Amino acid sequence: MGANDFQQAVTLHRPAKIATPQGPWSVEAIQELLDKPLMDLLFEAQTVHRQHFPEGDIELATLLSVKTGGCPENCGYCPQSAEFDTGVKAQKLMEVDEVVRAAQAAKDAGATRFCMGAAWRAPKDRDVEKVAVLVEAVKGLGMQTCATLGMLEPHHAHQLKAAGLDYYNHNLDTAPEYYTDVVDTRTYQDRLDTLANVRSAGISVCCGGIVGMGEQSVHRAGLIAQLANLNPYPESVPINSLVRVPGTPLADSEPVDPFDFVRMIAVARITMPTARVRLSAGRQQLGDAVQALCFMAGANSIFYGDKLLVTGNPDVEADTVLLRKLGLKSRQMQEQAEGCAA
Ligand code: SAM
Ligand code: DTB
Ligand code: SF4
Repeated sequence: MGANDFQQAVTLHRPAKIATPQGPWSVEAIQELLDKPLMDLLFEAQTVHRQHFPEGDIELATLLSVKTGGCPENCGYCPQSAEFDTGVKAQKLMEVDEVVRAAQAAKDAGATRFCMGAAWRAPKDRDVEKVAVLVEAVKGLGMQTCATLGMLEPHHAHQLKAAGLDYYNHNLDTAPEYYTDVVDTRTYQDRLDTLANVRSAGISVCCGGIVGMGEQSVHRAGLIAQLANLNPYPESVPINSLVRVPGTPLADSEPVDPFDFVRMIAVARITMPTARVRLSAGRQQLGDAVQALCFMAGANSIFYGDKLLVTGNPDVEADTVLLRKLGLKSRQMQEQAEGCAA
C-alpha cells in the first residue's frame, strides 16, 4: 500500500467529529448513550471532557461525618438510619476545633474541598447555626466548603451561604419512579425543593446518585435525565457505587457490572460537560483498572481520605500511587511540579 492509500485508509477510519450535545435530555436519548458500544462511549466522553477541562486535572475532596448515625429517615442504602442495625454508633455534632483539625489535615494531604456530612432528615435552626460556625472555620483555612445535612429551608440555605458555604450536596440518588423502592420517609419532590432552595441562595449544587440498588438501566437513564435537565445542571455530580453495608435493606443487592458503572460516568460527562463528575463511594471494590476507565470516561474528582462518612475508602498512599501511575495531578501536585520547574 502506498503512502496515499495509507492516508486514505486512515481518513476513512477517522471517527466523525463530535459536537458537544445539548439538553434538554430525554430518558430515551440517555438510554441510547448508555447502550453504545463501550469504546465509542468512552471516546465520546473523553472528547467532551477535553473540550472543557485541562488534561490530567483531578479534584480531591475529603469527607467528614460531623454528626453520625441515629437518622430518622429510612434510605435503604444508608448505614446511618436509626431503623437499621448496622453497628454504627450515633454521635452528636462535633466541636469546631476537632473539625478544623480534620480539615487542616485534609488540606495538608492535598485536598482542596472539605465536605461535612450530618445524618439529619432536616437540620433545626440551632443545628444550622452550629454548622455555619464550622463552615466559617473551614473556609478560613482557604478550602472550598461543602455540606450535606438533609432537607434545607430557604433561610437555612441563606445562613449557610453567608457563612461561606460553596457547595451543598443533596443527591437525587435514582430515577423518580424507583425512588419509593429505596426510601419512603420523604419524596423526590422534597429533594428537588431543597435543591431549588440551595440554588436560590447562590450556593453551588452537588447532586448525583447511586448505582447498584437493584435499579434497571432505564432508572439509571432517568436519574441522569433529572440531573442534566436541572437548570442549570449541578456543578458537581457524585456517582456512587452502592457500598453494601450489612444490616441495610439493600445489603444483598446484585453487585454492579463494572462496565455499567463506567457507562454512568461517561453519560454524566457527556450530558453535563462542565460539571465536576466525582467517582464517589465504592472505589474500594472497583480496583485500579476500573477506576482508570472511570477517569477515561470523564471522572475528574474523587473522595480522598481513608474514610467516606462511616465506611472505608482507599487510603491516601494508595490514591497517591494510583494518580501518579495514571498521570493525574491534583492542584497541590500541579503546584509542586511548577515549583520544581521554576
Ligand atoms: N442526610 C443527608 C442526606 O441524605 O442528604 C446527608 C448524608 S447522606 C449519607 C449523603 C449521600 O450519601 C446519600 O444521598 C447517598 O447518595 C450517599 N450514600 C449513603 N450511603 C451510601 C452507600 N451505602 N453507598 C453509596 N452511597 C451512599
Ligand atoms: C456522595 O454522593 N457520597 C458521599 C457524599 N456524597 C456525602 C457519601 C458516601 C457515603 C458512603 C457510605 C458511608 O460511608 O456512609
Ligand atoms: Fe439519613 Fe442521609 Fe442516611 Fe438517608 S442518607 S438515612 S437522610 S443520613
